[in-house]
Amino acid sequence: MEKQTDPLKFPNGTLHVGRPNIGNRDAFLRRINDTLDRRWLTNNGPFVQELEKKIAERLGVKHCVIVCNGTAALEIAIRALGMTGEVILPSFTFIGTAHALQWQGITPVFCDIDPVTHNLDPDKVEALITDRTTGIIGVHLWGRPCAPESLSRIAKHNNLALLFDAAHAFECSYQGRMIGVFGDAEILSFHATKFINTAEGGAIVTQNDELAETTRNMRDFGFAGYDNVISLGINGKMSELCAALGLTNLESIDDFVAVNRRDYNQYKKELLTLPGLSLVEFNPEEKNNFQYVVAMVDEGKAGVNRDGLLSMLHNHNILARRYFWPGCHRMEPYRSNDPQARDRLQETERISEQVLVLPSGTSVTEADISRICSLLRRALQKTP
Ligand code: T4K
Repeated sequence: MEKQTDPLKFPNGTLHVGRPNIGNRDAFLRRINDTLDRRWLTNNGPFVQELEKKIAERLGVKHCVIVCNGTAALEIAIRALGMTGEVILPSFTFIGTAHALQWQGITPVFCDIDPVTHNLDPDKVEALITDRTTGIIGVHLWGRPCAPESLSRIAKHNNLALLFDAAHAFECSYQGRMIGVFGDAEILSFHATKFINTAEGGAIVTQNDELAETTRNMRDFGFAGYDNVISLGINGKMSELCAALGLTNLESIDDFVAVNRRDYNQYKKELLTLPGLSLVEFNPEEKNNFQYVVAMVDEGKAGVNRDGLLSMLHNHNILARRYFWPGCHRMEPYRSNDPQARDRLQETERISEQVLVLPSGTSVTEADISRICSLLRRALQKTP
C-alpha cells in the first residue's frame, strides 16, 4: 500500500488515524498576535517557557525541556545520557526510535515484545546485554506503561542508562504516577498526529537537574550563555508559534481525552461480538489518553487477515493504519545490518501482522465510527 503523503490527494471525507485536534481558535490567534507584537519568535521564548512549566506541573516532573520534535528529543536525550555502542530497544515502535540511535552511530539491538502488553519484554532484555551495551530504551506503546520497575532494576543492576520513549503516553499514568517521571529521562512527542500537538514538537522530561541542564544546552548548539559554547549541540528549539498552539491545545486536554475515551468505548461496544477481532485494553485503574484505538485481527478466527480488512477500509476512504508493521528490524538500514534479527523477534513478527489502528479523535463523528464498525461487521460476518 502506497504512503499517501500529499494531502491534496486525499478525497473529501477521507477518515484518518492521527487527524490533529485543534483547541480554541480565538485563544490561539490571540497568542499568535501576542507573539507578533512581541517580535520574539523563537530561542526559548515566553510561550515555550510557559509550556515547559505547565507540562512539568501536569506530570509532576522536575524538568521539562521542550524541543522541535520527538525524534530530536530522543537524539538529545540519548547523547546527554552518554549512550554509545549498543542500546536495547523494541523493534515494534515507530522507526524514529531506532533512527535516533543509528543516526549517532549507536547500534540498536532489537528485543522482542510481550504479546500482551506489546512492550519490550523485560525477561528478554538481559540476554541481549553485552560489553558494548550502554542503555535501554523502553517505549510505552499505545500509552501503556513499559515495565518501568523491571527495566529500572535491570538498568541499575547492569549500570545502564534508561530512557523511555513516551511519545504515545502523555497524560497516562503507572501506579498512580504520571508517565514522564520514570527512568533517567523520558521523551514526549507533540507531533500533529498526537492528541496534544504543537504541529511539530517534543520534550525531554527528567527528575535529574544535571541532565536537564545538559539537554537544555544541547538543544541550543551547546550555548550556556552569550558567546559561551560548552558542549556539542544542535538546533532543537521550538518556535513560539508551535508553543502557542501547544498552550492552546493543552487547555482542551480534558475534552480531547473525553472524546478519545468516548470513541474507544463506542468501537468496543460495536465490535464486541465479532469473531477474531479484539481491541487493545487499557488499565481502568490508571490515567489513559486513549489516543490510539488498536484492533487485533486473529486471522484464524476472523477468516480474513488484517491486510484484507485494511484494503477494504482504504477502498472506503478510511485510512486505518497498520502501525508498526513490519517492525524496525525489517526496514533499512536494520534489515541489512542484522538480517538474523527476525529469528529472535517472533512476537514482534506475529503481533505486527495483526494490528489495525482505527480512526478516532475530534475529527471523527459517532456516525463515522458506526460506519467503520458496520463495514468491519460485514467483512467479518460474511466469512465462514
Ligand atoms: N517514538 C514513537 C513511539 C512515535 O510514535 C513517534 C512518532 C516518535 C517517536 C517520533 O516523534 P516525532 O519526531 O514525530 O515528534 C506519524 C507521525 O508523523 C509520527 O509523529 C508518529 N510517531 C507516527 C506514529 O505517526 P506517519 O508516517 O504515520 O505520518 P503520516 O504523514 O502518514 O500521517 C498520519 C495521518 O495523519 C495521515 O493519514 C494524515 C493525517 N494527518 C497528518 C498530518 C501531519 C493530518 O490529517 N494532518 C496533519 O497535519 O507518522
